[in-house]
Amino acid sequence: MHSLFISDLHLCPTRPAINALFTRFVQDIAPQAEALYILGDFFEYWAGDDDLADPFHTAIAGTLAGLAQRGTRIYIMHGNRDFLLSDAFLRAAQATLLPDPTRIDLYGTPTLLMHGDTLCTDDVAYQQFRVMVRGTEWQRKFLAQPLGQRKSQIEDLRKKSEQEKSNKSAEIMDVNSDAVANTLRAQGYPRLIHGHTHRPARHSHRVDGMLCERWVLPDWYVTGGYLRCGPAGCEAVGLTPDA
Ligand code: LP5
Ligand code: MN
Repeated sequence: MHSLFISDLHLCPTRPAINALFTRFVQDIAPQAEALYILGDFFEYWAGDDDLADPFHTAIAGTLAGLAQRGTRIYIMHGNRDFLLSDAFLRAAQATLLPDPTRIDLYGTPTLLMHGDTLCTDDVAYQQFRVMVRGTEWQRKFLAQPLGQRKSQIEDLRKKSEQEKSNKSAEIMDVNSDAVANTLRAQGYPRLIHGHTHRPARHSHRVDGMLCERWVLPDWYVTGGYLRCGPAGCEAVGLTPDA
C-alpha cells in the first residue's frame, strides 16, 4: 500500500532520454502504487488544451490513461509552466485535477501538497506575474488567440524569465522560511510535499512545538526521481536514464 509523488518533469520532445525514463517509470514502477500525484510542471509548458493534438502530447496523455486503466489513480496539480492544463487533457489522461494547496490523509498522516511556487514570496516579480496570469479574464483573452501565437508568446516569455532569473539570487528563488512556517501553522499539518525549486531534500521544521517534515521533489532534467509514501513514512528514490 503506497502512493507516489513526482513533479517538474518538464516533459518535451527534445529530451528523449527523460521521456524514456518517464515511460519506464509508468510501466514498471507506478502500476504498483494506488495513486500517482503529479505536483506541477509535468510539461515544459502548456499553451492550452488544443495542443493535445500534438502527437507528443497525445502520447503522454495516453501513457497516463494506460496507467489509470491498470488501476493507479492519477492526480495532477498545476505548476507555473502548465497551469493551463484543463478538462480535455484531464479526460484524455484519465486524471483528476488537484487545487493548490490540497490536503490529503496519507496513510494516517495529514499531508499538504503544493507545487511550491507560492512559497517563494521573496520573488516579488514572479508573484506579481503569477497573479496576472492566474486571472480568469487574462486567461480567457490569452486562450482566445491562435495556438501558434500563444506558443510564440510563451517562447518570448521563457527567454524573459531566464534573463530575469540570471539576475535573481538563489535565496530569492527558494522558498521563504516564514511562508513555509505560516503555511504549516495555518494548515496544522505535519507533512508538506512540494516541487518547483528543483532542490530535492527532506527538511525538518519545528512550528509552534510541532515537528513537521517538508519533502522537496526532484526535477527530471538529467536524472529523475520520485517520493514513495506508505503507512511507515516516505522515502525519496532516484532514477537514472538508460545509457
Ligand atoms: O519556470 P522556471 O522555473 O524557469 O521559472 C519560474 C518563473 N518563471 C515563470 C515563467 C515560465 O517559465 C514561462 C512559461 C509559462 C507558460 C505558461 C503559459 C501561459 C502564460 C503565457 C504568458 C505569455 O513562471 C520565474 C521564477 C522562477 O520560477 C523561480 O521561482 O523566478 O519567474 C520569472 O522569471 C518571472 C519574472 O520575474 C517576471 C516576468 C514578467 C513578464 C511580464 C511580461 C508578460 C507578458 C509576456 C508576453 C510575451
Ligand atoms: Mn515550477
